[in-house]
Amino acid sequence: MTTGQMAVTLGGLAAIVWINWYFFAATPRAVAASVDAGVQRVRIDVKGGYTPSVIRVRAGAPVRLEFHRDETNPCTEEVVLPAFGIRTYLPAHQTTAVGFTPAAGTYEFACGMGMVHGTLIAEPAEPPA
Ligand SMILES: [Cu+2]
Repeated sequence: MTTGQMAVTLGGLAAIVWINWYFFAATPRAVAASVDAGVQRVRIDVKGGYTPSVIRVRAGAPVRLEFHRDETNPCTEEVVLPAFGIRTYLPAHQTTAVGFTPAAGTYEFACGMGMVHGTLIAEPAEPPA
């Protein structure tokens, strides 16, 4: 193998590794809630977006989302969960909790301007027969 062929082969390998990382490691993964006295708690860091941005919970059980907003950018000063009638102010550098009990479904949440987004997936407690 010449040096040129070697470089092309290594470059190709690097591209394959990068593409796999990009699509499988870097895409947001659903994070499951931790259950505390029957309440499904999820901490969400708010800084230029929501981390995690995809949350998986059990339908029909109370959910408590704890938004820790670690920035002063006004974009994220409100969080809106339209399906639950929630629009809450998130003071900077504090944790603000919102609670609701979702029916099964997929729900979006976003900042007050609709610029940053997250998804809450509420799965049925029993798989449908
Ligand atoms: Cu915004």
